[in-house]
Amino acid sequence: MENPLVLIVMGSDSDRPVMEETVEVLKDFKVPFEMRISSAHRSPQKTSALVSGAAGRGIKVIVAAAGVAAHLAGVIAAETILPVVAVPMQGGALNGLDALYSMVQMPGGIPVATMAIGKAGAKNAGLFAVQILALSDPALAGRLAVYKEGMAAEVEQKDLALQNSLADGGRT
Ligand code: RP5
Repeated sequence: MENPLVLIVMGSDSDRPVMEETVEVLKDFKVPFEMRISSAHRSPQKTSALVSGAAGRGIKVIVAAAGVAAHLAGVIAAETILPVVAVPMQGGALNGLDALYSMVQMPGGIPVATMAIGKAGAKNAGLFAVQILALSDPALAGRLAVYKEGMAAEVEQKDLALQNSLADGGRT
């Protein structure tokens, strides 16, 4: 098996259904990854060990997913110079706003690239990781360009269908 380039760390197994969006993107782009559960609060030593060894074994980007008082991404960013992409989980009393603020409001000096709350953020974390890797991988950059063209083509098809429907009396 190829060495993982992306390390996905989740605070809990309850984050996994959402983080499958990241996995799907990485699989589509054929990027080898590793997925682990480790918590900033419940298993701080494990988190520290996992992250401090990451660069040495070839990891290039770390994606961190956590909910509620979500310190995982910040704690990870404190331990490494690898880029850290954060995904705030939806849920809890504040429905993800707590995790979003915990991740996005990092003090100067410890950057964390925070995505949207929930599934859209998880998907974009995968794409963002691919974009970072594509800076030094022309084949991956080519796959990203094709992906973008595919999205544009989909919008064209939808617009064409809309125009046809309007010309036909506006029925859907
Ligand atoms: C966070 O607490 C986890 O990332 C998860 O989103 C949330 C709840 O965890 P569980 O109580 O479901 O394990 O640390």
